[in-house]
Amino acid sequence: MKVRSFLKLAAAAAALAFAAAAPAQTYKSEYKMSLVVGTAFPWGQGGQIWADLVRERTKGRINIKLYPGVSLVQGDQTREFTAIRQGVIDMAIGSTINWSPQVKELNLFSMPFLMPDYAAIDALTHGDVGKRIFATLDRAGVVPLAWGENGYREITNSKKPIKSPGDLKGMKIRVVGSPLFLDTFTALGANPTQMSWADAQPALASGAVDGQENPMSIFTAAKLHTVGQKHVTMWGYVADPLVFVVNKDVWNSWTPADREIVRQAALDAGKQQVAIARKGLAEADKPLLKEIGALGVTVTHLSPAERDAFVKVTRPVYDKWKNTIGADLVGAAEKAIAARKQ
Ligand code: X2X
Repeated sequence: MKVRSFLKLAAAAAALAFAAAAPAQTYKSEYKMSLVVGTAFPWGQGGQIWADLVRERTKGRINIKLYPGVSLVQGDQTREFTAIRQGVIDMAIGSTINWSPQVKELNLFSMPFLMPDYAAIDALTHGDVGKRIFATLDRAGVVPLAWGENGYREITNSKKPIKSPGDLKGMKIRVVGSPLFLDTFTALGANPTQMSWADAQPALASGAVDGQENPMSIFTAAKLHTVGQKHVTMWGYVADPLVFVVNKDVWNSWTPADREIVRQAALDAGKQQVAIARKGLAEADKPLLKEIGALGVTVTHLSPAERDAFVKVTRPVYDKWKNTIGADLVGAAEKAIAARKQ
């Protein structure tokens, strides 16, 4: 008995001493923000806006440095999520595609032809589905704060205009991230190959692959027309939102007031970033497509019937992945999209 109470006392004293020795809040001199692309892209601009707002509003207490090119994980964007969770990365703005190998619910946004327009994306990210996905990310070990957007991913290639699934037959298409993309492009008759964004550009330049899919803002900022991508088809088959997150230990090391500043800054930056990502595409006359056409790129638009042919061929993939992602979550997304305001 005596020994036990002595031990208890000693433990309490040690805890006290530790609490006294540890400063109330230990802030790092620099917080590392991971991004796939830099400030030439809407995605990277969102990172810059977030970092600037945080620095300003915390009077420099929280100093964020951008690490584009997913350099903290040697360019392997599919390892980014794990690195955030483990603390190799302090914070990030990441694509749902790149984190979907670790968080299967994020595949939702990669379901072929789920989201027909921007209002459909907003219905998910601003609604109950978005909240559910944030709860999932929180359980997966990161602190999600705000949504951003990479954009609608259009198919491009060096060979010919794509108007039907038949045109994709045998084409080597670079895809990223989740096996869902392999399934989709296999169903379309293409020959998909998975590689990082860093490897994609030399592979396009050398002709090792014929095509790829990415938002038009990525196409222009990366100048994909200079690596042979002469044909774009506006099929809007999937769009990848971005998520602003912070590592849990980093989050907990900040005062409640600073956490609130970082959260509000992410929301403000996210809103601005989405507007930047949609610029030139959300307007009725889509001026960005004119700019792309002026680069000598053929921009193909599909009639509703032509688009339906792609929807039909990829439907079995959709049905298969509905169960993998969770029929309940996908069902909620379908309902939210059907009920969206346009
Ligand atoms: O690798 C891609 O295609 C990119 C840049 O869009 C993503 O990180 C998902």
